[in-house]
Amino acid sequence: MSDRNDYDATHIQVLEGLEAVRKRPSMYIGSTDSRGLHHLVYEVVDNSIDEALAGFCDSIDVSINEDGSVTVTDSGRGIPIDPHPKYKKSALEVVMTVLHAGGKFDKNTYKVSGGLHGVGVSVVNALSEWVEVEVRRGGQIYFQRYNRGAPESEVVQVGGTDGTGTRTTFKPDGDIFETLDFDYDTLVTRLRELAFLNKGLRIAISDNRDEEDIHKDEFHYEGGIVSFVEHLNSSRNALHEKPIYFEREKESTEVEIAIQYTDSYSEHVYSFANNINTHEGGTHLAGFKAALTRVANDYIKKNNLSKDDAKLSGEDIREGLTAIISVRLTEPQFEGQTKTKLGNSELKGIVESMVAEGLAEFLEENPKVAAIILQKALDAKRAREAAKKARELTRRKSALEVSTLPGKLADCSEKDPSMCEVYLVEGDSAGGSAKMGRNRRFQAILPFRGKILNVEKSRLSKILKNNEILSLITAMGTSIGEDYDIEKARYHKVIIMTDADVDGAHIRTLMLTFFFRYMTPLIEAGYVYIAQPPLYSLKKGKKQHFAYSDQEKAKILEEIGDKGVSIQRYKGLGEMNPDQLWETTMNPETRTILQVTMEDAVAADEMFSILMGDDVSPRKKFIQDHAKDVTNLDI
Ligand code: 0RA
Repeated sequence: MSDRNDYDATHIQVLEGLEAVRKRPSMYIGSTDSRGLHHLVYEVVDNSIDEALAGFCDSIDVSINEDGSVTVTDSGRGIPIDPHPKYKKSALEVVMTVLHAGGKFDKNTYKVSGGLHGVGVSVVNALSEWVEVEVRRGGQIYFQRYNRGAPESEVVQVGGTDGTGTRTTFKPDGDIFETLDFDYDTLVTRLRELAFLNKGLRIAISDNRDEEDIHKDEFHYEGGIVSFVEHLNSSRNALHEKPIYFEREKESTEVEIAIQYTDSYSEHVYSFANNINTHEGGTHLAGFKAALTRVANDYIKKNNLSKDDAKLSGEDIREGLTAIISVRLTEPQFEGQTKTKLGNSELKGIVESMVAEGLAEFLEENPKVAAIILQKALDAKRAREAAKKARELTRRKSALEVSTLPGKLADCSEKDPSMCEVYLVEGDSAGGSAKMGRNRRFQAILPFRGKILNVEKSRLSKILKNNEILSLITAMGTSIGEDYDIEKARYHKVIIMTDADVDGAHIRTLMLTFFFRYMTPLIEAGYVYIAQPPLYSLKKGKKQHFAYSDQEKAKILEEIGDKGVSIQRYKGLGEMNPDQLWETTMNPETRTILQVTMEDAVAADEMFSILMGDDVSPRKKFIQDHAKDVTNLDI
């Protein structure tokens, strides 16, 4: 066979590979919804981060362009352009067109072998209408453009340069993705997280889609995860000034940990492996927790801090703890339902011994801080024991089932939980309309008044005295915390319905905080939703239209003409009559409800911190920024 035929054969193979990606995109990027769309950016950025981890790149720029494409520019060595021995074409073209080729050159860095990340930039190429890559390397600038994965020409040299680096611009394919609308805040959250996790790396982002409203942010943290912890605690009261930081490297596995206690009653511990948030935990987290509990109990014993013999539980010593555990390893094993649980068994011992040593030393050297932290843990233990008694009480009550359901609950007649939904409605008057407007066969209504208790600021024993919360717990049927049992859920859709104003946003967040802290499996199961009541009613003659956003209002006015239209802005749910409430917000055929996911617990935590913290000004600013924009509450 001649070389030419060889080339053609590999070329066809390559395109067949990319065709497979286009046929089953979800196999490669998880989904073709907004989440999958954002994964394209993360995939491209991951390649630049690898270059940074290898020590050759100190800055990454991401921009969303006017046409909806995204450009990622790094200051690395530039993807090699010389001919690849096997494929007989430029290495750049191989990286862009061969599945899993990216990074498998000379690099022995922390390439991810499982999960969604690390699938290779060729997947981005396959799923883009077009891609342009510009490489700066060896004094030259090289360029290649691709159309739905296929190169439009060879790699060409387009000029000279002093610098090095790679610039990739891609336009996601509208034939593949359900939405092409990048969410700036979502990208910002992830890029900021990446900047925290990779100390010293500068990551900038700009949104240039609306030239009159350009957004820009830049993240650069010399403190790395120490800065991350400080950031998470910015609205909390820290019990010691500087986060405690440990770092260890063992046989090419690196571990970094930063921890700081605050006076909060909840724990905020996040673990990462190769920059991926391990939502489901794993061996690194287990090692960390084990060391923490052991060291605390040893210290209490050695210093006679407690009269009774009962030991602290892990939860006790983690009350008020904010921590980041970040590990890097060459062959991570990702397990669990969402492939976000680290399975490498060697990590438990490494993390456990390093935390045990480091923490014991810290406590010895800082006896005052040690006393405060351990006193808090002992308080937590007493409160836990009291709460257990209170929980047993509520459990006994719920054994009576139906008769103890809260009086305010208007239950549905259907008994199969998978068919049932409950609306948690702000205010008695809206609750009344919802009760009248609902389909009573499968829709239950639980009205609640005003602001429910802020659960970050109270211990469980106090929470369980709150009537609104008690009603909620009994209506759900699942109990809470450690006793939580999703099998007992009485409704598989729990829909939070609050007014579309600042108070409504605040109440919704309080409600979500409660679910997040005490009914986590409910969110994980995808049972929690946010109702989307309309913002406007537009009436022309006999016909009534509803608009759920300002853009939609403008669009409707364009369609029906703005003469003789009476526009009403709904300030509260109470302004709608039962029929309108049904039609716009509750009828499964016509309503939109937003599913609340665990996708980014750190982002949620941050939101909760800002909203719930003592510090009033960031809270106010956050609510003002986000009140209009319900979708930003995307925990
Ligand atoms: C393989 C080898 C070398 C660089 C890269 C990959 C590389 C890939 C990407 C992807 C995005 N940005 C990147 N920057 C670099 C360098 C080999 C050498 O110069 O010796």
